Amino acid sequence: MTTSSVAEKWVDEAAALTQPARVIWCDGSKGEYDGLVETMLRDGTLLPLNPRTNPNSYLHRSHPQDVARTEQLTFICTGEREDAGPTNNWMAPADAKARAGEYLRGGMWGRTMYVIPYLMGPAGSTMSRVGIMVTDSAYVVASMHLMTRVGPVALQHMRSDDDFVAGLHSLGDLSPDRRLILQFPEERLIWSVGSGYGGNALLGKKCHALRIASAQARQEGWLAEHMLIIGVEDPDGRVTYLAAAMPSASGKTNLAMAVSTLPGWRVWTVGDDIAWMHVDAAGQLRAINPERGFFGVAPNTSPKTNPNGTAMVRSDTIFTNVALTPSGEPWWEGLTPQPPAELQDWQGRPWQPGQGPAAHPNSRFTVLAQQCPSISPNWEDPLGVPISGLIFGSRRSQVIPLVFEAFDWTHGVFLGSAMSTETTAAITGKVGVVRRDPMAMLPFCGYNMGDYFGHWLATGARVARPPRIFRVNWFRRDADGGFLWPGYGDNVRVLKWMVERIRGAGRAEETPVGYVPASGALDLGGLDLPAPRLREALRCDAREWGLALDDLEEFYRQFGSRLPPQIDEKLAETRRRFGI
Ligand code: OXD
Ligand code: MN
Repeated sequence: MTTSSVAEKWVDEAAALTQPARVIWCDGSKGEYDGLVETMLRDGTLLPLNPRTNPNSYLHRSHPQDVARTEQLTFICTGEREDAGPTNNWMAPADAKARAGEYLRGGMWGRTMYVIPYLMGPAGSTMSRVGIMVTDSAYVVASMHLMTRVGPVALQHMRSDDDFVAGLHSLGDLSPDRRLILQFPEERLIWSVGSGYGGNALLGKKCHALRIASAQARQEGWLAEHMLIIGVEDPDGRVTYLAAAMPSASGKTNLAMAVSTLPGWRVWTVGDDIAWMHVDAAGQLRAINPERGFFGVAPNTSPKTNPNGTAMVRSDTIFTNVALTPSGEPWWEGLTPQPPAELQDWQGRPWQPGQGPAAHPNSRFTVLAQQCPSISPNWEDPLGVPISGLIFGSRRSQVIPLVFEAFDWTHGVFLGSAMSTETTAAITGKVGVVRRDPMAMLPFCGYNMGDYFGHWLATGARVARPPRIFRVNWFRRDADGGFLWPGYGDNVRVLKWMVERIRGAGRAEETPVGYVPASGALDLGGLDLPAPRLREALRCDAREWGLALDDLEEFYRQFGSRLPPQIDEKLAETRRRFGI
């Protein structure tokens, strides 16, 4: 494997700091993966699952205090605090390195340091980017094999000797008191210590493909977004590609793999979490999925909610923090209506119903994308797929209608910037609290969010035919707390309306916040949804929106002059339309 002198020098420096017993450069081969699995089975990092029901699949139990992304320990380290902006934790680069350096110094003593060259994006794509990470966790290496393209293919895509994002990861002692997830966008550098959990430790994902890449994308004129990518095929075989931003654990993977309840319609999966989007020479927005696999939330994944997701994890999957049946099968809440008898919970303790969840609410599966039955034939197209529509979705019990369409690109950027959501188990902290989450990027934007909104506006100006922008909320509830909309495969009904809108058909009614489907415009064939329930799901209430806009205005205020004036104008315009 040829490596650049810059990469070798950086790896030497990482080794000098962390003092590993040995350094191994990973080649991404099957033999390497199998060897890692063998080592982990021997030392108990992985437990084998039933080879008959779940071939080549394993269970990993993470440290009980290391089960979700820890946003409070995640920092953007820029020279100027203002460049990280008010929504990010900030540390000066030198201070960050001094603090984390204490935990890292000699931290790999006696351990193996694996060097992982990885490619984010399909081979042969000019949109793909390279990372080189070091880690002392075999679980991280095996997971990176599934989530990225590891080995010589990565190094072949470097455009110059220093064209890579460097990532230093060490488990440290797994204590949250000595855990830091540090991004240095100005150096294209990541330091992560004290966690072996997914988003904190698989550096290609959130740290690189979103936090560092978003800052790089701004400089280079593209977008790195927390978005799934799908192709929606109509009964005539025409495919329309959409990308959708949704907060963690809010149905993104389910939507990416949805099985349509509408005859003749189908959804093709291109990606379930991250989209890198470029404007091509013809002014068309095109997207690639930088990842190679899925790191999905297990609970509530079932043959009903996500048949493709359930099928794809039947073999060759690493599960983390799920429960275990006596016959060695993985189990999580929602997989079957009743839990099997004699389960072990996610920490390996005997479990009885009524003791709280058996699987951790943020338990996960890690699996290659190619195992998904709905994977798009174009998912690795080096040119990406052409994007005709963008969706911003969040989890809100109240206020936000099921679906509405922005008046134009600027209004759509405003709607994305105005997003808030109820928190989930994907992050440490309280579940179900409403918080601002613009474009589902709150924890992932590597620079000042005000500048980020500006970058979105500028990108729109470069697109010849800007994609339509939609806002969705599958989670609105009635007065008794029940969901107004059935969701899952029935969400394709909403996607169908979007496709029709994109094609210039699809009837809509104007409201102060955008266009909602006109009466009869949503295809409800075969669905027993009383008209008053649909009206309630689409309702747009001036009093509720007034309060929401007050809150939004306060959120915007903290950006000062970094907030583009067009965003403020759209807020004022919304008030005028409501007459409030
Ligand atoms: C994820 C997340 O793991 O958003 O995708 O937390
Ligand atoms: Mn995510």
